[in-house]
Amino acid sequence: MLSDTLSKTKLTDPFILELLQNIRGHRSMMEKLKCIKIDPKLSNIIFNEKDRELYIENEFHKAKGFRKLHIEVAEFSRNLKILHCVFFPDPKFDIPIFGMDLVKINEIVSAAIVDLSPVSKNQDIKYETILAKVDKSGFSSLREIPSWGGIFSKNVFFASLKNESEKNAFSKIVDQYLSILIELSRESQPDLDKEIIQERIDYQRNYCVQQMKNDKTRIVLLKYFDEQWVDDYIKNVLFDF
Ligand code: BLA
Repeated sequence: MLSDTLSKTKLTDPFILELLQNIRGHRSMMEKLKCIKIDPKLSNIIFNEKDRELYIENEFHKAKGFRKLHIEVAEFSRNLKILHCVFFPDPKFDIPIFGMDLVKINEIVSAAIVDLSPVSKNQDIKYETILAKVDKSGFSSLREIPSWGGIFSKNVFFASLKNESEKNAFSKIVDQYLSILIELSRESQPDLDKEIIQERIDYQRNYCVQQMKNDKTRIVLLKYFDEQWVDDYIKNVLFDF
């Protein structure tokens, strides 16, 4: 019964599934990849009540250079579908934060965002030139980053996706950003300098604080859960500093 529900929901959206497989493929290339065990109440959340149907699946891993690799697939009342992914680096390593969010309302991808966000003042200079070379042309509806989004790099990509060609182009950007991330993580060795590590911890904390200012996430979750649950979920599962 449960596995029926899982496969049915996950397979309903080919575009989300394609992105998911791509992200999982890159994740599988990481060194020392391990599952992080979490409370099963949080890994799969399923409501089948009428007008309150909900499906959330969370995956948590860690790897060399990464303290938490989180992928979430969610479907709310059959019409709102989300693919949320944040790869938080281990602060000992000079690796940016990979973040992406895809929001599909009915058949429209209203928000598709991907970034490698800096974890120190000077870090973006190193990989910004590589990100700048990734082809981001061919989109008809680029979107403006909201005011809390100062955490993102200069090469954050944010758009609504209007057709198949834009969906394919977005998949390619995600694929290239992930390839760059894996390459950076391969080259990276742990630092010992306490100040550098502290700066990276502060940047990750600020990343989480700013993401929590996105009230769109909270508003959706509040339709299904009480305030305490939503606060805990956002603070502990999504943005955990
Ligand atoms: C926007 N996020 C949204 C929207 C919804 C969600 C409904 C509005 C869609 C739109 O503006 O078109 C909802 N996102 C969710 C929910 C979850 C989620 C419920 O991940 C999880 C349970 N958000 C992130 C990450 C990034 C991000 C990692 O979680 C970026 C790396 C960005 N989401 C993001 C941005 C917007 C958004 C920038 C647009 C906000 C705005 O324009 O005000």
